[in-house]
Amino acid sequence: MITLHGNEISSPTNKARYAANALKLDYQFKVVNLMAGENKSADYLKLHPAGKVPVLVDGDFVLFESNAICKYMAQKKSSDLYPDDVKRRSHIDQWMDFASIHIGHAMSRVFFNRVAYNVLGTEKDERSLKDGLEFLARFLPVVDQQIQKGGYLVGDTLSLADICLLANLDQAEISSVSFDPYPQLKAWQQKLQAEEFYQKCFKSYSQMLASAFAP
Ligand SMILES: N[C@@H](CCC(=O)N[C@@H](CS)C(=O)NCC(=O)O)C(=O)O
Repeated sequence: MITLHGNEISSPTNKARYAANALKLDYQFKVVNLMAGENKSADYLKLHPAGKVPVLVDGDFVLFESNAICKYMAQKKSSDLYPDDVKRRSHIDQWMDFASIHIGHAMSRVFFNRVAYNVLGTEKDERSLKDGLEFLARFLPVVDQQIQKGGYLVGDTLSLADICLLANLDQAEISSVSFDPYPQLKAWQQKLQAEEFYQKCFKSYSQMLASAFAP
């Protein structure tokens, strides 16, 4: 059976969990306590040399990087979430990269400097926050317009690209990033958050995080 090692606070971990659920994969979720430094233990570093989550273990096969994990699981199930058709698959790759590199990184900057720094006891970086907000203001309209075309990031059906973006946007609410200016994106997020693959993880990422961060 597949094991996903990760932490539910982590968007890349949740991306892999949403994908595994959407694929109806038989898997177990093993929590790695980041606050306790479990990701830096000698045993964990054998799975991921940089001590990051998530990691997938399937027998003696070990894989890290959430996008690679999602693609591995979808290919294992021959799923249309990541189909064989080279053009559709390449568009899914394109939007997964866009969501991770541009939106995910920007959202992390905002999340860390509006929410997490407080809990982690690190210093707030105003410059990083400003950059994150500027990047989001530039890139969120792009996905909003793309979703308007067919209802999803690639055409009119769900794909790994949507799951990737959905996870990357989970921290928006608790980070006070409003989607009011992006009606397509907002409706798309509400629709996908109501899906079983999401609800199996938690009812709301913000509520889960608020209780995880509660003193
Ligand atoms: N690009 C990686 C990002 C993984 C990552 O940065 N994970 C964070 C949690 S969101 C982590 O493990 N942080 C612990 C650390 O760096 O010590 C992926 O998509 O899997």
